[in-house]
Amino acid sequence: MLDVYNWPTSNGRKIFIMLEECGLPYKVHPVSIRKGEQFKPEFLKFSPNNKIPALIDSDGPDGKPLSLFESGAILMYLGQKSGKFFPKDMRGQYEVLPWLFMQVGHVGPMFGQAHHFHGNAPPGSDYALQRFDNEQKRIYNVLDKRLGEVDYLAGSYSIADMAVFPWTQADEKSGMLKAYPNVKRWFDAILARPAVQKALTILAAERAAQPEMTPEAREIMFGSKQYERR
Ligand SMILES: N[C@@H](CCC(=O)N[C@@H](CS)C(=O)NCC(=O)O)C(=O)O
Repeated sequence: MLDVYNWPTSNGRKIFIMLEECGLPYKVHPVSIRKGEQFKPEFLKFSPNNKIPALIDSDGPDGKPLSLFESGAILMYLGQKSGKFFPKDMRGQYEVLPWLFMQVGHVGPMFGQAHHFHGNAPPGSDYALQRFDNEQKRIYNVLDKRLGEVDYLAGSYSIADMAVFPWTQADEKSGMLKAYPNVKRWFDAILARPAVQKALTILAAERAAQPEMTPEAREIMFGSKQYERR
């Protein structure tokens, strides 16, 4: 059984998408990051960086339990375990991995900071705002060029697309993707997939039931609670 410790954020939704796409059975354990559940000692045992997503497979590769954190590693694992959306041959794998790593190393951190500075930073953060807006535009230009040449980031639909897609959802909503027609075409194709539609409903009601950003949640996410030594 796959036990998934998760919350429906951009990094969390990737894993729900892959689980729905590859059809492996799984059980969801909600970890509400605005309530601070990512700091519980029992969660930190298998997710030491206090972030979702995390996964425990009771039936690991050697038949023993295996726990994982970091969404890129989890996507690769699920791809290898299911034999889907991550090629079995080495050349195919190395077509997927650069785009997956670009998501983990650039799309997530840069888009995340752009969204943070737009939504949560105090006034006077102009340099940071400009820096992350520019990085986000640069990355969208790279993605748009690539998706003008191929249907999906690694040629065919793979874990690399599943990793990037959730990070573009807020920008699609705000209309930003209009400036990147190839990204928009790719976005619409992924959104139309039944597994993606299903994945986007998981824990969505639980998240919607929580207030957007209370002072307590801000303290947990960006204040002293986040920076305690554990
Ligand atoms: N590099 C990590 C990033 C995970 C991450 O940043 N998760 C966020 C939600 S999107 C989180 O758990 N935040 C809780 C916190 O910062 O305390 C991955 O790809 O899994």
